Amino acid sequence: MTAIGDNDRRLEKYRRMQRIRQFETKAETIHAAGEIPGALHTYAGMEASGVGACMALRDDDYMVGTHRSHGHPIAKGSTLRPLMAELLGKATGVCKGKGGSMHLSDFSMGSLGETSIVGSGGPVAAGAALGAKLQGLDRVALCFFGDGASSEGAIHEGMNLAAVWKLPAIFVCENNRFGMSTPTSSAVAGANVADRAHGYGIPGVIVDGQDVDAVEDAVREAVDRARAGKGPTLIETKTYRYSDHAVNMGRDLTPRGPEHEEWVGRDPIALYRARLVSDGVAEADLAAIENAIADEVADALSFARESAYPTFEEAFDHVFVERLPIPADVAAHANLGA
Ligand SMILES: Cc1ncc(C[n+]2csc(CCOP(=O)(O)OP(=O)(O)O)c2C)c(N)n1
Repeated sequence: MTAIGDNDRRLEKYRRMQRIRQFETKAETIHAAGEIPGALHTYAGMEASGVGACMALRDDDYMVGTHRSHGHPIAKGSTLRPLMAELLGKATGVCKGKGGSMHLSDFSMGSLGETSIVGSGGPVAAGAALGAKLQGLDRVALCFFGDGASSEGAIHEGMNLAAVWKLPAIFVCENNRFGMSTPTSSAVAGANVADRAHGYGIPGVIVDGQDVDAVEDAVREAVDRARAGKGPTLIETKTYRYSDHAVNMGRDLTPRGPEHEEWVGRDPIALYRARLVSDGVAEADLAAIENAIADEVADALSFARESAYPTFEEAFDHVFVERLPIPADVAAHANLGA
């Protein structure tokens, strides 16, 4: 269990969940005003899943996210200025304004990339874990994916290879009950995504995705197992998304059942706040965190607004990979010429 009294760690979890919620609330407002181009997929309601999982990682561990793409890097520790600038398409953005909301990556925090191709993170995470293993690095790779993605072939390729090669990978399925407007129950066979782990001979763990401590504990166990060379784990966080699939689409297409109020009543941030207060954390300390994050978000937005757009000349920079020098012995072996 997470040690009670480990106050800094607990406040950091609260801080990161607040950072996601407040960053996205602001993003949603300016998106509605036309300041952010393209679609915006928010993570509200799911903060405990991302933050709990990433708090079990080191800064130099790898993380692969999804199209719901700001929650994950913020959970991993990314700073807000370059993220907000990216949403506005500015040259100071984390991908120099060419990724936008749905295609963020922040290598400084091990965030390898968010993508709109559902399920595509599975082989990327397996590849990062294989790279770490081959290079003798003590790193793990964590892959977030949704319940919709859980039936994509790429996710199963990733899990299968990771299991066969005992790679240091952790697969976290965030089951938020919907894939676009399709309820999980009508698209995913079986009672739980985690049950599919048995097919690969790896542990399958179900955790309350609204409880940041519980998620951290489950992922920490999987990380320890991965670092010990014992291979991957599949973890399913049972969670809920508040917004429609993407925000400001004109009408909410997500069919809400009677359980909606119950889920909203178990807001992960409010739950954690109450737990901290009942454990003796002063209200004033939590209010100070909330105010500091509001300042951070305002500062990020000013920075983004004041930043320049990439120039026309920069349009093709960083789009195609520069040719890498091939070591002579490798080239000779591959008969490529030096
Ligand atoms: C390979 C692929 N198939 C379909 C889509 C269209 N699509 C975008 S998001 C989405 C639903 C994803 O649901 P889930 O994986 O549960 O993630 P969530 O949006 O619930 O976080 C679909 C079908 C896509 N982008 N890529």
